[in-house]
Amino acid sequence: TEPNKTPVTLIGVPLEEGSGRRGCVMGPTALRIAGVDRVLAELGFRVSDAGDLKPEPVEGLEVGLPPQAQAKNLAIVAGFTRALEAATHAAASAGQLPILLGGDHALSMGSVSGMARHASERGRPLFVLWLDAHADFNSSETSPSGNMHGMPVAFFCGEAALPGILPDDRPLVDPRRVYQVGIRSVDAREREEVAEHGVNVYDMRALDEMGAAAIMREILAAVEAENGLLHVSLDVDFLDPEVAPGVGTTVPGGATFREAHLIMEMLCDSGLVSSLDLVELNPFLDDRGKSARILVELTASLFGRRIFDRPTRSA
Ligand code: EXY
Ligand code: MN
Ligand code: MN
Ligand code: MN
Repeated sequence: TEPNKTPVTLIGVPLEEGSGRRGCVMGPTALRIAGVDRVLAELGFRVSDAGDLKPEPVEGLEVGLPPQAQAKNLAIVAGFTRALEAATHAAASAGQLPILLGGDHALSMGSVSGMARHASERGRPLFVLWLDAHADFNSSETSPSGNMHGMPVAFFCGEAALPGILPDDRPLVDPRRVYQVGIRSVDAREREEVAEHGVNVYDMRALDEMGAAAIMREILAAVEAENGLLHVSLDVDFLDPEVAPGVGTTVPGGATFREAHLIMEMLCDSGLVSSLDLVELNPFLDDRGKSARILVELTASLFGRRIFDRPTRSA
């Protein structure tokens, strides 16, 4: 292992109750079988595996929800969110880089909130790169499904109408520091919320027109300009379903294998990434481990695997 590299902590999150179907609970195991710890160790990182997170017991939150609001499996998601917020914050505070092995995308309510607390203690702003087919900006009042994996961005920005899960005075993420790439499925009221709150959206058309490199240069420049920390949240459905079929919410026309790798390679070169979610992998729907393997390959690119070293170019 190389002493100048931030040690990595893997945290398994066997959560599927945010997703409205079974299967994501097997995600952490599939990522471990695909070798996520091994590729990081081969790249010179000290890797520790904290095992699978146990949710805290929670009851009685439903009573605080606004009338007509719905949030399915609220108590289970809340228990994971509290445990995740604490575990992610603790790992980052101890000088480690947390990687959350999901688990459905509701887990980002906890991981991003933990990183937001860590960043605020350091006096630095937290930026979020959201790689997803979906904006995940529904609230308990706007959600058409009630599935909480469609709400995490609204939650960590303080807009999900889910009181009592975490303290009201917790550090939030400014939606203008959230950058979404790959978006191609947004609900009607969610669309209004995303626009109203100033979330930065690079939808699939932007990815087609600008290319991944131009998009990443803009995002990384914004993070650098404010000396921010950058949390990366990678949803399997960011990728085209032909590249990664192992997810419950496939949407045609997603990112290609090379677009995804280029994003990871540029993130690596930036040195700005503080934390990572790997989410929505559903091994029950996968094709012989294909999607688990590609998540591990993308993780390797994010942590320094490269085809050749680049010459240092001046801008
Ligand atoms: N927008 C839809 C909903 O809220 O039900 C679908 C959300 C899918 C969320 C996946 C994880 O990105
Ligand atoms: Mn998502
Ligand atoms: Mn998604
Ligand atoms: Mn609003």
